[in-house]
Amino acid sequence: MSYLKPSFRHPDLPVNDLGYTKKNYEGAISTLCAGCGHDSISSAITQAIFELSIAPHNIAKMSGIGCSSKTPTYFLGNSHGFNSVHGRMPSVATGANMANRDMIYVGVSGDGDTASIGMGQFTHAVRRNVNMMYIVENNGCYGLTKGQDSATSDVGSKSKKGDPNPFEPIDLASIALQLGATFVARSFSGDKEQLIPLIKAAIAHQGFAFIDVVSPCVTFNNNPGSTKGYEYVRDHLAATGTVDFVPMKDEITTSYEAGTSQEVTLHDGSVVHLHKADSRLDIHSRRSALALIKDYKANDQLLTGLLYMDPDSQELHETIQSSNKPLRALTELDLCPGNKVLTSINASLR
Ligand SMILES: Cc1ncc(C[n+]2csc(CCOP(=O)(O)OP(=O)(O)O)c2C)c(N)n1
Ligand code: SF4
Ligand SMILES: [Mg+2]
Repeated sequence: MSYLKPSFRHPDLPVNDLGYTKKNYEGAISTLCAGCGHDSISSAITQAIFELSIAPHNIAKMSGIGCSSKTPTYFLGNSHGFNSVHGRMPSVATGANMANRDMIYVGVSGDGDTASIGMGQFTHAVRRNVNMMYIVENNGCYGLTKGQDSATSDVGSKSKKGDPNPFEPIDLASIALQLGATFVARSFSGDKEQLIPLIKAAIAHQGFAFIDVVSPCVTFNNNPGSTKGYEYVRDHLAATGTVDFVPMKDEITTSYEAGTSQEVTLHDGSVVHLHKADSRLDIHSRRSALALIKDYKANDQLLTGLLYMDPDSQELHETIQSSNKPLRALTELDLCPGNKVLTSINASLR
């Protein structure tokens, strides 16, 4: 069930380049538990897309099943959306993207939805470099079904039920790097300053942009002994650095100190500035990202920020050389080459 928000607004609310206020990018009132990390991620997505001045009707929100997958109801209420089956969002998003390449795809999933039932689907969306942003709202448990350990729960981590998890976790950022994801980042729902520019960069990126966002479940996995609770995560955070995203239309005025910064220009001309906190990180090297994730983990630290980016990424439509025109816009005339061409094709097959 969702509740309606009042439609009135203060006349002085700031507007973006399209003349829309942030209200135009909000969704229904959230029915998640008060304090759930997922609500902070919804708010970061709303803010990022409002600031990017993307028309809401150009966005398609895709999700699976879980508290995390419910969240698209709570942001971008004027956008398209498809709440699919548990773990099946990647294939539904791939199909939608193939049919209409002109939309911007925002995928939201959970650690259960992606790292267990949807793992097979996830791997193929990464491998194919589907042009979408894919966010996993990672709380280390199945929140919607009352907090069972998920595949991203750390070994020894205790949820509210109290038993330590006996299994090694799946690190989704490392898996995405190994499978060839062309944009990989990690963040924390409680760090909007880091998350908003990462979302903007992920949307501007051409190809599969993966963000693993640790997002505490306050009801089932926020107790002492849990490695996905607010207190633990805040005490064990480390960042690759800070990220600034400068859209193509904005003039770049700031200058950055050499050696500590790296600048990446994306296909559309927008620029990502990474002010590195660890000089060992080479943003264009998968090996460097994988090694650093491991190093920090060995010191009980969670490495967040931008981890890897391929600015020359070739997204799925380019790879398979599909029509530039969205399939849904093709007419009979576009699809039928005419008698003359058909006769020559038939002749070539005789
Ligand atoms: C095919 C199928 N199997 C199992 C379920 C039950 N189920 C619903 S949500 C969920 C797990 C959700 O966990 P996660 O994706 O981490 O989302 P969260 O609620 O933690 O945000 C499960 C197992 C289901 N809905 N469909
Ligand atoms: S059960 Fe957990 S994940 Fe689900 S809404 Fe509540 S706090 Fe969030
Ligand atoms: Mg979960």
